[in-house]
Amino acid sequence: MSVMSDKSDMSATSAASAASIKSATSAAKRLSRTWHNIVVHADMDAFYAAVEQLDNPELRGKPVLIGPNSHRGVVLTASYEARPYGVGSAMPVGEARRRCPDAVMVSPRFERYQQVSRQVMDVLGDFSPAVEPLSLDEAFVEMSGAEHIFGPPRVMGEKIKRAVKAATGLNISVGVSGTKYVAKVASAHDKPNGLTVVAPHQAVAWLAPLPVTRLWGVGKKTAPRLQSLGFHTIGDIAAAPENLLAHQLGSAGRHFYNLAHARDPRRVSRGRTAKSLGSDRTLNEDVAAEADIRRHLRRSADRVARRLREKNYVARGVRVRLKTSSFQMLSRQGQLQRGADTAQALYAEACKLLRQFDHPGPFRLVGLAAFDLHWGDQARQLDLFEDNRRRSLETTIDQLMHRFGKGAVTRARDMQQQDTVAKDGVNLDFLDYRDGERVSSPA
Ligand code: TTP
Ligand code: MG
Repeated sequence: MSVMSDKSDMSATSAASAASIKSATSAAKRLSRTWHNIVVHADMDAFYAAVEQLDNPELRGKPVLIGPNSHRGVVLTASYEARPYGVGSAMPVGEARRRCPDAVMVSPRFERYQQVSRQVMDVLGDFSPAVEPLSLDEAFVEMSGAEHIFGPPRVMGEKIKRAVKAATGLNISVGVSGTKYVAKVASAHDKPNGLTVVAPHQAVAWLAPLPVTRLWGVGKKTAPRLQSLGFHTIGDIAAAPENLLAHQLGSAGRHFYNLAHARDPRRVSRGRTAKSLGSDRTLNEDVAAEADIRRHLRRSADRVARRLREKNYVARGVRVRLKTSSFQMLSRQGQLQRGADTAQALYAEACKLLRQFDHPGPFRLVGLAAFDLHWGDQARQLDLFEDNRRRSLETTIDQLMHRFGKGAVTRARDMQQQDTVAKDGVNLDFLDYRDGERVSSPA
């Protein structure tokens, strides 16, 4: 079976990944036949303990337990050096210390874990508009249709691992498959620092030898029950008649049967999806005339559309923000009929929205953001895509800018407008998240 599972040596694979990116387009075409959906599950290794080892080099390479410094509480997690002693999450501290007397006990620092968690989720957000966190240290990432940006599934996994490592210094284990369920089992399969890719057509065979405890929903109560019925592996469940399972276990029986056949219709929800991509410009001189505001919107639309295309996103929502000279922020937003990634479509919507403001101005900031973001390819497949001719003009400009620099192409009308944007003001191109946090880079 060609299911691959390795603790990747990232440096050794980087040459291979460069080569695979080169042929990404043809690979993407080939892959699309076997990979209808691509779901990544990513989970940090020994998360709290790894953060403590990162921040305190003296703890590296040593067994570390995270938990209260008393015998009464439970261990939150154990470093991988401690795990061979049979200690881990939820074990009473007293028992864990008996089993692993050399372990260093460290009190948890939740704020720090939250901070690292945000970094991790931000990195994942660079790979997809749909990231669904399950806890501080794990998330599903929808990667369907992204092969031609990130390469084939294995290369996607390598890139995610490398990016998380670069941003945080920590290891994340990654599973890649066609469903959430198999991706999640895969990410745990080769911990720590694992990368397990299970092609959808191999998923049933890959699951078969695993114990029934790896079925989603099988806990301490159900596992002995399944075993007493003669079901020890996931393959045993897959081979049983569905009606028999339903008869013996009710609706859970059908659920296990479906999982054992790698059927899981759950889609990655857009829980912590990048909410918007935007561009706000603080102006040198306040503007009030509609024509002046429009010029700034046009420039913001150019920038936002370029960044959407860079990420292969399309937007179904547009928002315009205006800040009055008394610092009041006003905003209007609208839905697009179809997903768009062209400046023309964003600008047209922005002009409609502009007419809905009833404040006469003047304004000191003009901003435009695209939200309700989706993968471009999915929108194109569903024919939700707007004007393709216009799009090819804008992508040609992207290529010119890429080759000759950002100043290479300027709209004639903008030539005299270059210095109307405050150089030292807050000109931000941002990626905004639903929980209010804003990741931005100065323009
Ligand atoms: P997990 O991802 O379950 O565990 P982990 O990251 O420590 O180890 P692994 O390599 O097996 O993924 O949980 C993430 C963090 O959540 C963990 O570091 C501590 C915390 N946690 C608790 O506080 N209580 C618990 O019962 C569990 C399981 C985790
Ligand atoms: Mg973890």
